[in-house]
Amino acid sequence: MAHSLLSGNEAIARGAWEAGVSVAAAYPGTPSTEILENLARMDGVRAEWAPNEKVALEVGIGASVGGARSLVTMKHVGLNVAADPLFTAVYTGVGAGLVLVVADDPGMHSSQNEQDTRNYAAFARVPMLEPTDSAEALAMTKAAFGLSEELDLPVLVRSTTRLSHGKTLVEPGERVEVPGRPYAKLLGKYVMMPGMARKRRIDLEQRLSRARALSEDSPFTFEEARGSAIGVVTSGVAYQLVREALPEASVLKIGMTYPLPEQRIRDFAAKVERLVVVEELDPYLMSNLLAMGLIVDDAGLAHIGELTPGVVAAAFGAAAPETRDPMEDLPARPPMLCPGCPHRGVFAALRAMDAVVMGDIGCYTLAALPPLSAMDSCVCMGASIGMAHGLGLSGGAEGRPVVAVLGDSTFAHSGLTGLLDVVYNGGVSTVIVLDNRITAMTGHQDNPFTGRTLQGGSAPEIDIEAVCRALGVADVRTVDPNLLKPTRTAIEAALVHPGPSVVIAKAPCALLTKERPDPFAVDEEACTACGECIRLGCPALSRDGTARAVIDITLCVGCRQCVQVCKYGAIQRTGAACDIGGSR
Ligand SMILES: Cc1ncc(C[n+]2csc(CCOP(=O)(O)OP(=O)(O)O)c2C)c(N)n1
Repeated sequence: MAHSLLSGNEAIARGAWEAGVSVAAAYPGTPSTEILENLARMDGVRAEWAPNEKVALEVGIGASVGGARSLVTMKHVGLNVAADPLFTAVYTGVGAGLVLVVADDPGMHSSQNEQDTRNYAAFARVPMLEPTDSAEALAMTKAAFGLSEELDLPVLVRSTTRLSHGKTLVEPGERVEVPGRPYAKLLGKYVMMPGMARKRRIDLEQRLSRARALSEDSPFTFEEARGSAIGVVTSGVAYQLVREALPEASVLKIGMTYPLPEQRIRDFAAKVERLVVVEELDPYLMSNLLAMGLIVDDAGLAHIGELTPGVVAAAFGAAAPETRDPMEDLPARPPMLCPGCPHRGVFAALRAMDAVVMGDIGCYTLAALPPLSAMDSCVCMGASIGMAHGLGLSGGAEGRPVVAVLGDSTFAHSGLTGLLDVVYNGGVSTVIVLDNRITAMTGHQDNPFTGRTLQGGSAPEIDIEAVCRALGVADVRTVDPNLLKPTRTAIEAALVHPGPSVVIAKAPCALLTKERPDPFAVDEEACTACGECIRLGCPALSRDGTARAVIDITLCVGCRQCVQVCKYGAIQRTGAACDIGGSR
């Protein structure tokens, strides 16, 4: 088949498809999201968004037990959520091949923390493959299903942002149709109560020793001999950096990084005078090599953030390869809520009320920044509700209103249990669900509240109000956050309710709206340059040379929030539809 230029994520999807995967589940998260979006368009696969990563993995485990090759994908923090089933799925083993793809984000391009999933592989004892480019991403994902079946273990494929989003040449192959395996009721294998689990724990060691042997023979591990002066042990994207920065060095590129091919490492070490490790994030390879008793020279590479060819070259005193800073000459673009974002109305109200806002993860996290400055925390998905409850218990807010704010997708992911906690423990928290009808931050994925599935089917549009009432919240109200006064009134009423309360701020994401109403303009005469509209932080609004407000009609979507904050009636519709050459 002809070569194609594919991103790592596209290649992973293709590899899974070629391996005959028939069930796939995921929760979106950058940089992993496009894997399932691509796979969902391929024939013969049932691909689903789960409400969170734990459920996604459980769907994958179930499908594997039922005899279907299954793929589960997530970003690194998703594995914290899915860790519970993973740690026991290695005991049970699989029915048909089960592959888990986890994409790390060194440098935190779009994440709240940095984690090295290689530690999880060793911690949970899951065999792990680390591709270095899209061709390996395809080949390793494809091979991982067979490996999983041979070892009776789930197999983890670890990606990172550069691999997932970078594009390299790939030669796609054909799909193998793998017949489903019949389901077998096997208590000793699938019911992990202590008596059975103890036996499977021992069996796991036997499966892992087989994995060790396979790691020694892995075709994805290779050695490049270029003299004995320096030998670099590396894996994943770091291999590409080594090739660029240290073209003279001998290299051992490890493809299967758990379990490690210890003999191959020892053989390589014996051939070089100076043994070094180049790896991104934690000293995973380094500590393993040291534990093997090898003498490894520490090049002093930082264990924080992304490596670049320049950083690698500098650590070894080599000349930096010629690169161009992609940010050079680009105007700064501070992160901001989009023009017309319905979240803005809620945060304008919360700022005016001087509320303590326990925040969450989504587009709305941007409201923490000036000029809205209306969010006090962002820890992990769903944390807002428990944190608001805890803050309330602490009494630390000293009479200020305390609210939890989270999006619809985040509410489905892990907000429900937090709300249940508040109700159960007699808490009084006010929770604001920003229901913009989509999972916006990761690129508009559907979720249980949107009424659509990943593969374009319709789904029951689960009613958030009804869910909250069913969880025991008596005070639930829905408001359009583009209407500023009613929004503030609703939040104030919820705050004085003696029990837990929920405000659902419901209006579609501005990027979902296809119509483009006439934009608004500022009447120069009426504008007093008070700056009230500017404080909404809308990118369509700025000040002119006289500090009066101006509206960029190519950005304005006519949400009318600025009209409502202007005390002087200076913002009006232009009456002239703006032609920007197409719909938004
Ligand atoms: C455990 C975990 N999984 C996935 C992500 C990636 N992620 C960040 S925000 C978000 C969802 C945001 O959707 P929503 O809550 O509806 O808010 P919106 O962006 O639409 O405002 C996701 C999936 C993450 N940060 N953590």
